[in-house]
Amino acid sequence: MLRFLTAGESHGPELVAMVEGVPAGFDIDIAKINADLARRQKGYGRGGRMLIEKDEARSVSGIRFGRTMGSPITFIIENRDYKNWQKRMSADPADRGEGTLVTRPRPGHADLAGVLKYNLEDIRDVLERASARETTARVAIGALTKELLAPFGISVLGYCISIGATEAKTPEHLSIEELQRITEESQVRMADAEAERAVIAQIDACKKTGDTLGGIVEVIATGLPVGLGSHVQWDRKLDGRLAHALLSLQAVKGVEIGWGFKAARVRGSELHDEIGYDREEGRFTRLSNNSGGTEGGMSTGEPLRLRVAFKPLSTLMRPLRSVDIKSKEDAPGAIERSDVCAIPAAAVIAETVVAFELANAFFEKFGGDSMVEIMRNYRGYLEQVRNY
Ligand code: EPS
Repeated sequence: MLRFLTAGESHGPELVAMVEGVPAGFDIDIAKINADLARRQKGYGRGGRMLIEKDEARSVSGIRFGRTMGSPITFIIENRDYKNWQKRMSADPADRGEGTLVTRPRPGHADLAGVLKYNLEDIRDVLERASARETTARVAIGALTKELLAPFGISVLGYCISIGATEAKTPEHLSIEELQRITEESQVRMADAEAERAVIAQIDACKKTGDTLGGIVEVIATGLPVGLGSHVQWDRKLDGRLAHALLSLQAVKGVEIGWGFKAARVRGSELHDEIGYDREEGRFTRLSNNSGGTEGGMSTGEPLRLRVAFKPLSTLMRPLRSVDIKSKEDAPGAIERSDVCAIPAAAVIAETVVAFELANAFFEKFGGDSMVEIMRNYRGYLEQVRNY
């Protein structure tokens, strides 16, 4: 079983990610992890922070000579902005009083529930950890798991299908590699140049009015074998685990797999993916993939296709009405530096989070302590399915 924890505040010295349960013998290229961290920093609509940071994972445990050892893997990512926050984020009680208290909760952020729950007087004690900066650590771990899935031919990709009111017309029947190439070149991680222009105009307009934009991200994964996850127990269902992981991301308000909410509005005969059998190949086939690649909490062997809805960021440069937590007087929500739109980054975050859940389900199924052992189990299973 893979498990991980992240730690670190947005303006603290470092972010930390520790993942346990990674088998031995996998080649890991840290440059690929750093490439995903760089992808997370990109996208039209980001604010000033991304100009300060250059997120790089430094491995301090679990990887030796570019290979996993089976021991916990730890990444440290430096917050370059910390140098501007040293006194305000100090662990030393002598520095108390440095900087002013944040006392005006932003509607939509963790601010108000956080100070009430933890009995804090400074909203900064909440927002520093609630910040989506935390996803840097999750992307480092997820990018690592993409490298664990690669030897088995599994690829995962996230991209944007709508931002604000603009929907992209993503060309159908593109391979995951083609989609990757096209969306990587887009400033908004979309495979539709016309929609991209409209989104950029919308972001510019929101910037002028002090507003923010949400959007929907699609994640696809190819190369999955049938049978990851299980129908036998609620907490082993692959779709449930994916939804849990994705809904735990900052600003996520919805997840749908395959047709998702649309499936509730059509008849069963229109929805379900009919089954065929290819005698030459000796395998079962599907005539469609409306399920999005899961049935009964298990992967079907078809591409996984899911969508994640992110609400607009809650820090508004023209803030909404709020109340000062000290004076209890009406006051606009606090203004913190933020982004107008972070959906292109959210696509990378969702991609890597899905990769983690798939790797976890994969190792659960083909469990073993080394790459060689897992590969043997995996090949044996493919053989068994082929000869079914
Ligand atoms: C983010 C870093 C943050 C924000 C953003 C995401 O940095 P800063 O607060 O210094 O500008 O840009 O976080 C939020 C939108 C939020 O509400 O906390 C990042 O690294 O992704």
